[in-house]
Parts: sequence; C-alpha cells; structure tokens
Amino acid sequence: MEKELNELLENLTKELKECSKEADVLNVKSKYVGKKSRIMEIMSGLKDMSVEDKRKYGSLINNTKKELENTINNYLEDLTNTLDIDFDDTLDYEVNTGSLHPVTIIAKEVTDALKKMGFTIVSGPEMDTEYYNFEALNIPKDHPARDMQDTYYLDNNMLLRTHTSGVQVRAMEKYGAPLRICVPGRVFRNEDLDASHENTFFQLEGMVIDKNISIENLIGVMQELLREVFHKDVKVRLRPGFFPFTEPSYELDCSCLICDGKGCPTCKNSGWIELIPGGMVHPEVLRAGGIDPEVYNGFAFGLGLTRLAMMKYKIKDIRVFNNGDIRYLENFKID
Ligand code: FA5
Repeated sequence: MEKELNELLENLTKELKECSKEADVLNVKSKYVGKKSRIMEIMSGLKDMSVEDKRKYGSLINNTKKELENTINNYLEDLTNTLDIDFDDTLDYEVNTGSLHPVTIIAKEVTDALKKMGFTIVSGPEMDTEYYNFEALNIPKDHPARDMQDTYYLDNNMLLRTHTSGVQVRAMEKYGAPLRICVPGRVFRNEDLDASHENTFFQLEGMVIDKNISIENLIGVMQELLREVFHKDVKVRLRPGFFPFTEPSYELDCSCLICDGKGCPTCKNSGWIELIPGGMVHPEVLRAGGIDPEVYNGFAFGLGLTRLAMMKYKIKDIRVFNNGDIRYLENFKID
C-alpha cells in the first residue's frame, strides 16, 4: 500500500512537469484526484478493510490524497502566475482613440443650445403606431399628406417612424401644458437616395406649448439655435409650407454652405438647403394631446439634423454618414 501511494505521488509530479497549460493540469487533476481516480478507489475500499488495516493505512491514505491535491493546486497557481503578462509602460506605442459620429456631435450642440432656452430632451420609439405618426397629427388614412413621406410598414401593424413629430402628441399626453421639449432621433423613409436624401436619417423635433405663443417666438429660437451651432450668422430664408399638423406652416432653408449659395449637386443647384420646417401647432393636434386650444397654443419644428451636420462640416454627400467608412469618421477625432 505504502509503495503504491508513493508511486502515485511520484507519477503525479512527473506528469505535472509535462504540463504547460492550465487545461493540461486540469486533465491530470481529474486523473489523480477525480471521482474515478486510483486514490478515490483506494479510499472507498477503506470501509471493507479490517479494523487493524484501517488504523494502519487510514490516515496515510487521507494524507496522500491531500498531498496529491496540494501538489496539483500549487502547480496550477505557479502556472497561472507565470502567465501574468507584465506590460512595459515605458514603451512608446500609439493608442488608437475612437471618435464621435458627426451627427452625435451636432445633436449635442443643438440640444445644448435648446437646453439653455429651457427645453427638456425627451425621446420616443423608432417603431411607432399609425396613430402617433399620422392620425394624431391630423393626417387621417387616405389623406394625400401620407404620400409626402414614403413609409416602411411592418408586419405587426406598426411602422418605422417617418419623422420625430410622432412624439408631439405622446409628450402632450404625458406632460400636459405648458411644455417645452426637443426630441433628437432616427427616422426612416423609403426614399430614392441622392446627395441630400437618405432612407435613414436624423431629425430633431422641437415643440413649445404655452399661452400667447407667436411665430416670432419660433423665429427667435431658430436664430439663436443656428447662431450657437455655426458661431456666425447664416443666411436663411422663410417660405410658406404645408403640414397638416401646423397652421400656418413654413419652411426654413439655409443658404448652401457647400457652395456658398452658388449652386452644387448637394443643393440641387438651387443654392438653398431645406433645413427646418415648422409652424404653429394645429388646434386638432393640441386636442389629440388633451390640451385645450382655447387656452394654449404653441409652435413646433422638425430640424433635419443630418442635413445640419452636412452644412456644418461641409459634407457634400449624405450617404457617407451611414456607410461605416472609419476613415471618414477619423476626421472627427477629439484630441
Ligand atoms: C417633417 O418631417 C415634419 N415632421 C417637420 C415638421 C415638424 C413640420 C414640426 C412642422 C412641425 P420634412 O419631411 O420636410 O418634414 O422633413 C424635415 C427635415 O428633415 C427636412 O427639412 C430635411 O432637413 C430633413 N429630411 C427630410 N427628408 C430627408 C431625407 N430623405 N434625408 C435627409 N434629410 C431629410
């Protein structure tokens, strides 16, 4: 018995010396102290030994088992310690930092500017119902205005929101009046793509509901916002527009900063980029949000965030935003 126990220890030591990986040690462990190992077999045979043999060999067998386990655990500990890698921090290596996406940067600038004017940032779902995206905004089924935005309908009777305006009624229902919110977010349209049209782009909705709000308040907010983003006065023009959820409605265009208004493919040679449509919130929309249009009124606007980023960073083609080319994102690295 003693000879066999000594041999077990000797053989274990030999086999461990061959192990250079943790997995090898674990295999050896299973062989020497696992359920089907020789030492476990010997231990289970203890109960059948005579009282005399039990007294003679009992503690020897137990001690050998402990020694086998300790030898294995010590070896394992030494092995994992040697695998620790010491980094030489005196080496001069280049750290490749990431960068923010230009739309993320512009969204932060715009929301910071709006926060200074008392706006709260809220969000809404990208997958929405026809009700919030259209009906609550005074666009019933079969209304021709639905064709203004080519919609991705989903199998579950929902849709991918075509604009951030769907948050207007949700916010009114949740917070009531007075209200001053902005909603940056991704929107989706089944568009033909060109230099200024994507099928997945970002908008920022703004809405103010209070007593005695006028179109001057809206223009004041637009001017302040553009000044904060461009750090200079940018040439803009206001022209009448049409949206079923605002009355009156307007379109604010920004002089194309790619060509300085001379005309280029980005602005389709018009010299202008359609940037921020808006208007006074329609009384039907206020009603849908549970707000009395006899007491409150307000304005709303839907800024094209991706287009604003194009103007600010002089990006000629909107398609670069979604194509995942890291070389282009590297231009926006923060040191
Ligand atoms: C709307 O989406 C309205 N919800 C805006 C609004 C809000 C009006 C509140 C009144 C009150 P429009 O479809 O024009 O409107 O889109 C708004 C802006 O999103 C555009 O001025 C433009 O800057 C941007 N935009 C529209 N379509 C695209 C597109 N395919 N790719 C990139 N930007 C786009």
